[in-house]
Amino acid sequence: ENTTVVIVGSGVAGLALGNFLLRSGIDCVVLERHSREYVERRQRAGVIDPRAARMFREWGLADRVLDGAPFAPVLNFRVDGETRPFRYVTDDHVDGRFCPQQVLVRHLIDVFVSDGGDLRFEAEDVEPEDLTGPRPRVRYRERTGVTRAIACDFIAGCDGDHGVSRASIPGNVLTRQSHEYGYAWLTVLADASANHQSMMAIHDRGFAGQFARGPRASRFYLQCPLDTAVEEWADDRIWEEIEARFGEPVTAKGPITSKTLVPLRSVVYAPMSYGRLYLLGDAAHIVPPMSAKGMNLALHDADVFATAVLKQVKEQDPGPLEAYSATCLKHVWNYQAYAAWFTDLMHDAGDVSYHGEFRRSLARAEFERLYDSETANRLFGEFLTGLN
Ligand code: RFL
Repeated sequence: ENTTVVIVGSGVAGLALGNFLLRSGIDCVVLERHSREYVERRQRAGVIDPRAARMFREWGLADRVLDGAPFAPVLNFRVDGETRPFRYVTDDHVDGRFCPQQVLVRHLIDVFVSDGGDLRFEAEDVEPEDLTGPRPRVRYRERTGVTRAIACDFIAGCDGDHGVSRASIPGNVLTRQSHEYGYAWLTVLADASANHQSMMAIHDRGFAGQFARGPRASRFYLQCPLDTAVEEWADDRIWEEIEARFGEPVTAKGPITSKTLVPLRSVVYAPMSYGRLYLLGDAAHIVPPMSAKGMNLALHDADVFATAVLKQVKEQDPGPLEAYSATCLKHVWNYQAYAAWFTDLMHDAGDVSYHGEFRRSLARAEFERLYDSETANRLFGEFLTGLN
């Protein structure tokens, strides 16, 4: 078999890329390890920032894939139990969405498949080969046991942090830079409607957050030590802790449907390409979830890569592909800097047991500056909208 681009992984990066290429008349095949049902049910992020929304508009997909409540330019903080709404100034038309990631994924799959895209689920033992040759291949096994190989011009590694793409690059090629924040989040999904799009608590017991995930569900986050275990968090203890940190009762408590622990970390691999393999999204970088930028960075990579492939294929201009890694890394580091700043601020301003009183006072000063300085407000707004 032959195609132009083999895309490994049908998360947001792989599916956005597949749709951009399909609309541009460039052949591609998407290989996904899991079943369609599994991929469409995987709950994760919930914020499509205005930059990403604009990108879908530019590719002519906004009407078919964007869903969810429009972004209100307000963040609701609760500081020591007191509500502190924060409205950010923005010159741009803000049309981001609070949209559960699996809803976006579902739409992207529907559009790709109904437009004739080639998306193969349950592809096992995917193996990229001959990455530095002129015509690499991707080998995989169908569920039926049949082994197939697809030759291509480019491989897009969109298979996340634990995928096979990055792992297929020889050991000494990539550098890995990372930072551990020293705490985890207990992330809880509950059938509990939220009366705010977002609520973020700064409290001496630690950070807590609530974000709407559709009209009837919420994602809750609780800062906790790295060595805690999910089994230590009975439902009652979770509600008690959320209410203590918010300093008010949670009005619509419903059944808790999932609990996971996520250690907060930042990771960047460089360069984001090797031979004819290009890495996109979580395969190349992880941002702490406090920033709500993981999905948006993945979408940015897909935009840059699709544009670069188009230049190569339609105009024989290799420039944008050669610059792919540098272009994306510049953007990624800008948002890693933002993510680290916001993560430190929200956690250091609360529980002093991690970084002490001095850091707490600094974080509180930075927090107040967001309200007192229009300049600080604007910069924060630029990052929140993704238009920085
Ligand atoms: P994905 O979404 O992980 O998709 C990778 C796909 O590749 C498949 N795969 C393979 N396929 C074939 N062969 C293999 N060997 C394969 N190995 C893996 C997988 O099955 C999957 O379908 O990566 P992608 O596309 O790069 O997208 C990244 C985002 O999913 C991620 O950054 C966000 O979920 C991060 N994130 C958030 N991002 C935001 O922008 N806003 C948020 O509010 C936000 N909240 C979050 C988050 C991540 C969280 N978790 C998972 C820690 C909240 C949480 C709790």
